[in-house]
Amino acid sequence: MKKTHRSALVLLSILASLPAASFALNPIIQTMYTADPAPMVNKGTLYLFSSHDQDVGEKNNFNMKDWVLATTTDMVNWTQYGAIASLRDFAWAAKEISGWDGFDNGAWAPQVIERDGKWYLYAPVQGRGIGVLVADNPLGPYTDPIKKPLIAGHAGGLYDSIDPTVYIDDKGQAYLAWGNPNLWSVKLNKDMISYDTSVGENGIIRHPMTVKALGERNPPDTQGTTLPKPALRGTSYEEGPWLYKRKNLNYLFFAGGPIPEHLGYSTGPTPEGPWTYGGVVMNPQSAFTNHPGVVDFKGKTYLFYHNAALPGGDGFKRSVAVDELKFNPDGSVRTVQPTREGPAPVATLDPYQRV
Ligand code: FUB
Repeated sequence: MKKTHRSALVLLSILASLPAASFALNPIIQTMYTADPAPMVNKGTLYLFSSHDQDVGEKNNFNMKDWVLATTTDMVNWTQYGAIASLRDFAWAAKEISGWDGFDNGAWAPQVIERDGKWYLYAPVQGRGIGVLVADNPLGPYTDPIKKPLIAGHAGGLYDSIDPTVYIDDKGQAYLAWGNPNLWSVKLNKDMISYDTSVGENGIIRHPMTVKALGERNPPDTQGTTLPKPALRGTSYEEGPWLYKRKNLNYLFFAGGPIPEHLGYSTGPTPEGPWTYGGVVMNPQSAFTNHPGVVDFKGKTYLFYHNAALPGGDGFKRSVAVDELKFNPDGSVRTVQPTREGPAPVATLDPYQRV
């Protein structure tokens, strides 16, 4: 036998003796820190929008300037596009507010949705409210159609206008929900850049913050964590709402407290509730925050979340991961155990397509 053939055989037998494939898909993006996953599906592609933790030395602070995008068609191979929008796309974000740096910080959790060929990106602008950007395709460019906050910042509530989630129901009614420590929502108009002001208080509904709706906080809040005006939270709801529907049941996934955050969920007959608390979806992970993003793709349902799994990671240098989400026959959600492997492929890779 020729020497090269013998070496190839030795290599093959070594490979065959290794344990079955142990590829680590999670965290999904391994070349930058990402957080606050906002997955959406459009024409056979899963678009993963997320926020982006800057890899800077400063400790104990969020450093977030822009929002990034990655896509997949098989849940295994991902294409990264980097930043697709930033705080600089909101001209009104420039003014310094409560010690935050305007353009340079505060690009927290976004969500993107497509309607009639336009892509709408909803994002918080720290302390100043929730803005909306629009683009003709997911990569942008995104521009600000209203040149002011869509949802004004709440007086004294630095975190109350954060974490927008957007959802369009079967009848075409769109909803935007958000908030920490309260849960708020509006009915968006068809243009997606204004809302129905005839309901609630000038259009804004505050969801009842009851234990029945949002679960018991354990242990109870004694300090209050909302700055600058401390407010006690009476339920497990903290932030990061995510609206989703399955088999006629509406779900509200959310980040629950106290810190370190877990993920929980409630269900209701409409995207505005009334909500009934369902339980814990994921126990606390390695970052002090977490943020759910739930989506159906090619016959399966996935829970996107974040942790501190990348080297150098911590609560301010987070990474988005994904695992399959499973339901019981009665619609209740099974607790997800995070994996390093991530989900199995749902399609085959086209070797002629660049990823
Ligand atoms: O990423 C900044 C903040 O941390 C988000 O707005 C919250 O949901 C939490 O993940």
